[in-house]
Amino acid sequence: MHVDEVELRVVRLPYKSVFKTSFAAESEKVAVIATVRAGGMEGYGEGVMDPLPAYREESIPGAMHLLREALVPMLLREGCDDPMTLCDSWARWRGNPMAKSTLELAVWDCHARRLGVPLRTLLGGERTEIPVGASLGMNTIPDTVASVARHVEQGYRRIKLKIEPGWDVELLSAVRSEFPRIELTVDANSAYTLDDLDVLRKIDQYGLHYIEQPLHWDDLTDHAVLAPQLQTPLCLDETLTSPARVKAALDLGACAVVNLKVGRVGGLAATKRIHDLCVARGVPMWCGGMLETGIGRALNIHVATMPGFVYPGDTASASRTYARDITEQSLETTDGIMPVPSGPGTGVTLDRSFLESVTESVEVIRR
Ligand code: OSB
Ligand code: MG
Repeated sequence: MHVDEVELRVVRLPYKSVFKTSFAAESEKVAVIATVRAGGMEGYGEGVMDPLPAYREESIPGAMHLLREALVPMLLREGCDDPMTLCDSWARWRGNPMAKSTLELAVWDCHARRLGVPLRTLLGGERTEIPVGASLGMNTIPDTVASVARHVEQGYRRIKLKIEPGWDVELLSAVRSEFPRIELTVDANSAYTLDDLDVLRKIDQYGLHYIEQPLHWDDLTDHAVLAPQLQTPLCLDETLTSPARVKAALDLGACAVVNLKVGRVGGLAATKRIHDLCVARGVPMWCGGMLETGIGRALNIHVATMPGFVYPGDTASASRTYARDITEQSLETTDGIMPVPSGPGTGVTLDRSFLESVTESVEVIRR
């Protein structure tokens, strides 16, 4: 495939309400949308970098620099016959999986649209709908309990609560007393250390499905020390940035459950490798989310159809997050089930006029 041009667009979309975690309180999404155009077809990729390095160390300005100066020029020069090889061809530039994923996803989407097949077909995903859970930001205890009730009523298959030191045991005790049997998890986004073992042992008492990223955002060894001291399985998110990191985490016993975020691991080739490793080792996976717009959300839904994604993921209804999205299709669950958008590629098309109205900058790089 010869690529004619690549568009890099930065969009800014308000959230319906502030999303509060242990690391940030965000009121809007700022996203890089890459569009790859080839022979009259186009494909889209959404990056999960933040303006500043709040979640991991990549940022939008750093990613834009790498895209403009290295990744896009190389793609325009060399084209791409097999998107599975793109990531390896970029190995000379170290790390930066989120930046690489932004462009790789646009190439995969364009490739699938040219072939006229849904993206999931290229990934080996046979399901046409997936069960999903919901991730609830931090709020007061009564508001959180009410929000859990609403989501359980809507049929969400798993509820995830954001926690941090001082915002954990009391919250869990309130939610568990109302909902003793729901599939419940917590996500600390790296807020604890091994010095917090006493409170982590209390959190261990609430019958949680897993505890997500309790310790440092790049750590493997402390998680491996913590894991055998708790009954609840550990799940890693932030730490898992590549197939090699996932293998190391499993070899060390740092986690027993894998949250896969396509952007964080460097794209779909990396996703496929991690998926196959987890399936071979019998490690349950689920598809994480970063409050993506319809482009990234649709991609996540396709990914979650792969057979190794056995737990409900974070790919909930778009309308929980956005009053209006940049895609024409509404990505909504019924009874906790999300249908996979049909049609070639990710199956979504752009609401062009709304997209323009939320665009902060746009640049086109040509051959
Ligand atoms: O840790 O999973 C996380 C959102 C932004 C950054 C990190 C995380 C999250 C979520 C929300 O938990 C998941 C979603 O609904 O997309
Ligand atoms: Mg997480």
